[in-house]
Amino acid sequence: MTYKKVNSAEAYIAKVGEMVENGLEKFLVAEGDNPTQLAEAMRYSLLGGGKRIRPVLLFAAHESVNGNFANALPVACAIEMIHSYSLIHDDLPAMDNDDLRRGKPTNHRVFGEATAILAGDTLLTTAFSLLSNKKLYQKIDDSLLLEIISIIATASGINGMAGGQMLDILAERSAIEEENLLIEIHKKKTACLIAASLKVGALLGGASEKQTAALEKYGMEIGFAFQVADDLLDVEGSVDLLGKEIGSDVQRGKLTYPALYGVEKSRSHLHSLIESALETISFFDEKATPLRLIAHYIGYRER
Ligand code: GRG
Repeated sequence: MTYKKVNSAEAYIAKVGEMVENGLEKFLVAEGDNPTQLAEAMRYSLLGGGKRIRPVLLFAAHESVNGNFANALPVACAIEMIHSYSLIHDDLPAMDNDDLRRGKPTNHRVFGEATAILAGDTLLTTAFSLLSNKKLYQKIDDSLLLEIISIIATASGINGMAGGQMLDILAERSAIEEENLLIEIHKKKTACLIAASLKVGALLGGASEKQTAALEKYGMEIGFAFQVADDLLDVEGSVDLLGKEIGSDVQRGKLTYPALYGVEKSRSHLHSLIESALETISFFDEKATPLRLIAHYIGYRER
């Protein structure tokens, strides 16, 4: 299979993005807005920004196995809340100390550090309150719901996103340059939550074991690719499209693909990851078209 650029994931992303935006607004309103400052800080980072790629992938996995979308929205919104919390905390002075995110001042720059920490914490806890609220679902089996909650918790915790972030910080501080560590960081920090989005989308759609395993594997591959693309964008992306400064990874001495292998090799690695993700779902029929388009989109993303 030869990897070629295609250009039509954007419409799918926009369609799911709009549903997710409305869902997030609705679920936040239901949680209440007192104390106001905390609610404002949560809304500031959660609404009106971001590609919503994790929810988009959840919906696309669901569609690929003929799911009826009945219960996809609360789960997709919960994952986006976890993602939003991670970005608020990632930007804090104690972590990346960033001033700009999605073209706007970072949460702590607007609301102060204490409120930003609480906004992140509260988005994380709200995600689990949402996930476990049976009133939000149309007829869902308790054991399925518990499995979904467990998958998302594991992907966010010490064996997933938070653990990956810790390894990332440790690698930066000790200037370690080692491929196996880089792979572990990218998998845990970024790919695990992306793969979890696909897996829960599959399970909610009633996927077979074979389909679920393939969708999770596809998720790890494109999740990894997504982070390699992120590394590349930090070297040669457009500040306007990204809405943040570039070059910060190099400045901090972060362990990234371009730092270890240079831009050309990193790009060819990114494309081979996309090819292998496409191969992983090659036995799916045309209902997996959105997943195929999104894989291409990740291979060439500019933001
Ligand atoms: C537990 C205190 C504490 C902090 C956790 C886990 C964590 C902080 C940070 C890790 C999250 C992180 C920054 C991962 C990098 C993944 C990545 C490429 C993020 C950007 O995601 P996009 O491009 O963002 O999907 P948008 O803006 O589109 O939503």
